Amino acid sequence: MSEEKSKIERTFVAIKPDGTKRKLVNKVIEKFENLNFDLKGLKLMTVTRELAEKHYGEHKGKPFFDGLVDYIISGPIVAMAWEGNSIIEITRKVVGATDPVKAAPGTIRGDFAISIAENIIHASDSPESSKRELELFFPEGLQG
Ligand code: 3AN
Repeated sequence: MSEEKSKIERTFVAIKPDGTKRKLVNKVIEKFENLNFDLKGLKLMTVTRELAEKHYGEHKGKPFFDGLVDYIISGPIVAMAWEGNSIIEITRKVVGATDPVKAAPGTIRGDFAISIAENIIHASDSPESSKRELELFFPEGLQG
């Protein structure tokens, strides 16, 4: 019989400029609250070019890098820190595949995104990136 282990983690989630522009902030937050995750940080902010280039550092050199940076700084984002059991993996499922064609119905991207470049939401993909991204976007620290 397998025993469920508790794995409390934190993850970084950002509602990107297309998400705020399309008034989808409530829909995203609702998903996380429905899962009973705990909100540890939240702010509306405009990302600087310097921060965007650091955040997307792993994509530097790729053909879509410049467009990606230009896009994330093009309007306000909602930066959030959430905490919960296995939250990193669960969040990636809730967010859905990068390509909206492949994102399953019921996921945030499956329900709302229509382009790879503008796909509503970012979520950390590993404990390492979560730590790095939370430090980048919340240098002041988090609640609790
Ligand atoms: P995810 O956001 O699903 O973790 P990543 O980390 O592979 O996806 O890519 C980061 C972001 O870069 C994506 N959210 C998307 O906005 C953009 N992106 C990824 N692949 C492409 C692509 N082929 N063309 C344009 N933009 C892309």
